[in-house]
Amino acid sequence: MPRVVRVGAAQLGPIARNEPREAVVERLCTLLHAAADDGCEFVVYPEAALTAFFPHWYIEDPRELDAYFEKAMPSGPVNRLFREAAERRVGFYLGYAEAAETANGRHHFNSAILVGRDGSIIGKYRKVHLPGVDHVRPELPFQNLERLYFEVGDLGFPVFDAFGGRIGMAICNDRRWPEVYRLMGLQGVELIALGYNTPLFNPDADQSPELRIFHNELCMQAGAYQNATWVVGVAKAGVEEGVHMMAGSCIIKPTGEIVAQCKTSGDELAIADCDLDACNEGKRSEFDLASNRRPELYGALVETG
Ligand code: ING
Repeated sequence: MPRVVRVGAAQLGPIARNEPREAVVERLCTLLHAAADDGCEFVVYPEAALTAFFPHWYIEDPRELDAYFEKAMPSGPVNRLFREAAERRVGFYLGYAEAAETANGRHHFNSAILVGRDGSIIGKYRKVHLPGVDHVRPELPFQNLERLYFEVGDLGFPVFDAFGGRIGMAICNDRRWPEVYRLMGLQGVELIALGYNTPLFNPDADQSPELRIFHNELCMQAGAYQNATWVVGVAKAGVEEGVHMMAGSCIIKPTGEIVAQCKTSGDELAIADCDLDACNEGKRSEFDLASNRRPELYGALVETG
């Protein structure tokens, strides 16, 4: 029985900083309905899919900052997304800002959840690789204050049994680090869902938009190929509160080839049938990690520098 999952990469255009959750959920549901009508079983939304990417500016008022965080998942208007997805038997990945109450107080993470076709939350991931800085850089046209607003994720890089296979998650900057894919590859991951909010302009390097887009695809294609896994990378794109963010949401097969890609910078679906058994060829040959890696030597290589 082939293990084919029809996946929808549900790219979002900009979300305004004052856009009500209800209006955003309406957009998410519109994409969900279109995906369901086209037979999708799994929809991948971007990082920070419920709000504007608020780390792009400094927020002095703690109440204003707090309003960007979800205190529970789901809650309020987001319940509609869970309900309508479950009614259509569609699971999803959703990126959002998480306020987590723990025994030692409240913690803030850049998080994502994996939701099954019955509407239950299968697992959660909290972004580990936080780019940017924890202070304002007034000379820049926009900020990246993720290190001020979020803590480093504390859930590791789990891989979950879902949709008939092994499903992992990452968020944005995580996709640039080979370890992220490999840590999930070592757990047998067959599809990695990841959302991103990525400016076309890098304030810390002289990179053209074309080079930024090349890097975006390069890191995800390499991660897919080198771990024989599907990768679904989904953007929040367009000019959001003055920041021009790249689009290019895509579905990448275990050979590293892009099989579906969004063409616009707005709300758009790209759909592909992801045959999870297509991972087997790579996992049983050039990327048979158990047979072909030499971890017993890697430490020595690092020590000798
Ligand atoms: N965004 C960016 C990313 O890694 C970034 C951060 C900006 C990196 C500019 C390099 C240059 O795609 C997030 N949200 O991680």
